[in-house]
Amino acid sequence: MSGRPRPALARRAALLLAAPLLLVAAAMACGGNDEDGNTPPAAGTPAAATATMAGGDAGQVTIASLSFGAPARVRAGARVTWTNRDNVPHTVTANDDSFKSGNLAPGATFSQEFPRAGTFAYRCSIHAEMVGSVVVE
Ligand SMILES: [Cu+2]
Repeated sequence: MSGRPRPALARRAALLLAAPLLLVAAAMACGGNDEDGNTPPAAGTPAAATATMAGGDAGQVTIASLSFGAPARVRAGARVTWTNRDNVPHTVTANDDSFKSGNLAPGATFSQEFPRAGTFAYRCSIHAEMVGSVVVE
C-alpha cells in the first residue's frame, strides 16, 4: 500500500537537506582570510605586500564607551594613535610600562611608535576593565 511517494514528506526532506547547504555557502562567502592571520608570512616574500588590509587607518584606535575596541594591527615601525571619544579621561598604559599616555582628556590623542614585532598589551589605569593590545607584524 505504500508504493506511492508522499509529496509533502519529500518536500520537507528537501528543505532539511537544503538548509545546511545554505549555511555552508554563507559561511564560505564571509569566511574570508581569517585563517591567514595566524600564519606569519615568510620573511621577504613580495606577496606579503598584498596584506595591507584596512588601508591607512590601521594605526588609529578610537576609545569609546569605555573600550579600546579590537586589537590594532600594524607593521613594525608604524605609529599608533589613540583618540579618546569618551567624555571621561582615560589612559593608555602598557602592561610592561614601556609606554604610557598619562591622562587623556576627552578629545585628546596619544601616539606611540612600535619599531619591533610582537603583541603589546595595555590598559587604562583609571578603568581596570579597559584592556587592549597592539599586534605588530
Ligand atoms: Cu579609562
